[in-house]
Amino acid sequence: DRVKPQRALISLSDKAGLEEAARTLHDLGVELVSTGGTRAAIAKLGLPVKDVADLTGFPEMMDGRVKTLHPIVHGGLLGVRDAADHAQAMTDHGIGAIDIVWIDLYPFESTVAAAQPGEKGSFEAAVENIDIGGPAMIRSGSKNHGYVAVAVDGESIGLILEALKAEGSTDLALRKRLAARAFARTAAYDAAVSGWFANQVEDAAPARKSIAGSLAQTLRYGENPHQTGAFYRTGERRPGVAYATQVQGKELGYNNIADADAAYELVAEFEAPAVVIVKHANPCGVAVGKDLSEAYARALECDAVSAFGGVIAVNRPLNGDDARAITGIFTEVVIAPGADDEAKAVFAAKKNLRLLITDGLPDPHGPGEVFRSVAGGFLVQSRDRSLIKPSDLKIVTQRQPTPTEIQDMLFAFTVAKHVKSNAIVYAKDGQTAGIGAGQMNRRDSARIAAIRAKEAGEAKGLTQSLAEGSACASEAFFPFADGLLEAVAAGATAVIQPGGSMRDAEVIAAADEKGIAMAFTGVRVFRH
Ligand code: 93A
Repeated sequence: DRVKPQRALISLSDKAGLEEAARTLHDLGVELVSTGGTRAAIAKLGLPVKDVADLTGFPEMMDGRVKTLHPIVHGGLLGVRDAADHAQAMTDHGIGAIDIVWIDLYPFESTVAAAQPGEKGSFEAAVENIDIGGPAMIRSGSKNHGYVAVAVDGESIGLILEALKAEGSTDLALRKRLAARAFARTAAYDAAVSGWFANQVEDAAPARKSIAGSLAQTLRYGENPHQTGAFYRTGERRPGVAYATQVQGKELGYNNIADADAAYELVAEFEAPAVVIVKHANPCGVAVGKDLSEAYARALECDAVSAFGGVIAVNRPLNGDDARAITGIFTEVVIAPGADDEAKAVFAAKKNLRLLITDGLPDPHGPGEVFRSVAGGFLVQSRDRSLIKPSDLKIVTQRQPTPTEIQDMLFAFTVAKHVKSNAIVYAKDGQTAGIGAGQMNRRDSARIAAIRAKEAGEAKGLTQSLAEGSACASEAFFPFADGLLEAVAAGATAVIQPGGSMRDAEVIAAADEKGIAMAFTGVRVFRH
């Protein structure tokens, strides 16, 4: 099963490592064949090299779109040398066997990663960087691994050269390993193309038949130390944790990434300077303020206990004052669209704090998908891009909400959209007063949020709960009046919820009896 190679086809976008490999192959008596740019680079080394065009009798054409897509090339890669009819076809048509193929594909992934969202010409540049001939050769050679050794990266060509230097030939086991790696490369490449392309059209999720990502980072462990973990990027570059730059701090962990994502997606919903503190994937404090320092202080007030060791997201570049405020307690991760030098210097004193800087903010209403694994598969859905405006609200109670209550309602409902169901959020003056997350029954969520708000009031030295005079948001309808009554007891004077329960009339009657103003959104924002 050993193959002593006679001829190698090399076609590289990134020419790194070319000199050493080309010299070694030449010294071992292997004939070199290449495409335009690679051929020129090899010729420059003073090594003999054939142009693919000389082999095929066709020039490279159509801006290089057609260079190697020819039976002379693919016959040389696919022909089964030991099959008499294949060998005959090769002789009849003047097809010479190609025993090694080394390809570095057009840089599609880095092209789309470098493009700014909506940048002029970026779509065309991405399309032009979809390599067709390269993957075709990789697949042809890999299918015919019985005879062909395929390299798709420096490590693969290194293994081939090692084998040739040691034995003068490659064995089947190596060629199989190389083929597996090569098919993984074309699969990841195609996944990057399909992921990106799906995001160029509306309703992306149904357009995708298969989803995969490219490995961004192997993590030290998963959700727990006894689990493994890795971080993948899918599709197009978008501002967020997957394309953030880590400025400082310990290596990011699985939970850090999940929490930073949850925090950043929420904070991007607000226009005013805003801070979100997340703990275990749920916000424990959210506030807007005249600046980030004020917003942070107000977010912290909601639940300073849970905020310890949390993840903080902001929707403005940080300055020195903001950084000093934030570093007052231990924080795992800070994610921001920027930080000035003074802020960076303040954070630098906290060695363990991971600072992530992104290129802009997530677009809360932009397209995209979210995934979730189930045993043996995964679920895909489009992002929750819902946006509730004052004009969307249907006031169902006798009492009309005041303009301030409407603002508080919308703020609370926006936060509730990012809290695990069942979610109840009390908010007042652009500050969460209490958050109840992840309970199996809505009334418990309302109670927990009320306890948080009461303790937050005490911590602030108030005689009353922070939820006094607040708006209460429920991310799904109240099935019974009991949850609403719980909210009223906590101090809420206004309620926002989707509506649509069989018992809406009962819930509205209870609100009217208590003098509460209630609005229906008509939109449910579950988060599981
Ligand atoms: O445009 S292509 O899809 N058409 C082809 O026939 C083809 N053959 C090789 N791109 C093609 N390639 C790619 O050209 C290789 O995958 C490699 O990335 C690149 C090397 O071109 P050059 O040697 O001219 O720099």
